Amino acid sequence: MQAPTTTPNRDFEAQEWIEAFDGVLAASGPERSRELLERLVGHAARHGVNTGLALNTPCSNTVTVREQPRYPGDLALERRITAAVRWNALAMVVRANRQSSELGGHLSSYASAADLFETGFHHFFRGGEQDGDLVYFQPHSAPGVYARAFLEGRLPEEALANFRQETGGRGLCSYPHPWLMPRFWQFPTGSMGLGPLTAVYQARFMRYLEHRGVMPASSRKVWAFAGDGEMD
Ligand SMILES: Cc1ncc(C[n+]2csc(CCOP(=O)(O)OP(=O)(O)O)c2C)c(N)n1
Repeated sequence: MQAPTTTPNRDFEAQEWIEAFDGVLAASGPERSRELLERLVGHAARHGVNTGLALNTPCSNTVTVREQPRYPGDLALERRITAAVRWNALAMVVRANRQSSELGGHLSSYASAADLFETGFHHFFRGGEQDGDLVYFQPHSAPGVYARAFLEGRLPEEALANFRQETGGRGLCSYPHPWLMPRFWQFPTGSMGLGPLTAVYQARFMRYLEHRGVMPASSRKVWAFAGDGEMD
């Protein structure tokens, strides 16, 4: 094999690739040619070369294993906490539905998103009265946020016992809503698509205010958890 030269003949190299492509196109047609190009772009992405060509790709991690830093937390402990929160969320919903099966509660949404939420709570979200982060929670996953607040001692057991029965003043509303629970939720997200879009505009407006000196620049962040249905 020839050693790579320090000044490769780039035109020659490009010409070789183009000829190879032409060969496939002539022999196998456009469908196969497109498939090969897509595979090449995907292959490049998996090796850290982001071509920016594909807008829609299968889900693949474009951060190579070598580039990944060590996880800064205690995975075993976090797994136990997540399991407890997931269990309490489930227990709260099941309990409510024993009182009335009409209450519902979307068990699987938080169950499938628990690791994402918990990693956010442990390592990313920053609290603070004036410059805390802003979090838009996927609405059906609200039980998980309640269960976590219970574990932190921020919600009493009585509140969990009245999930979706808040009209008496001692319960928890179905979805994130600051009008119904002003001291708990930051944003209403129950209407699908409202969370993702408002999060984008929230972040944009914060930068707008910062750039005009209306608000001091800060490292505060906007986070949004969006369901696949919402993304559709
Ligand atoms: C604007 C609007 N249209 C319709 C609905 C009714 N609706 C509630 S949840 C839902 C599907 C949500 O899917 P996804 O975001 O994937 O969450 P999942 O329930 O799977 O956790 C729909 C259509 C809604 N909440 N808002």
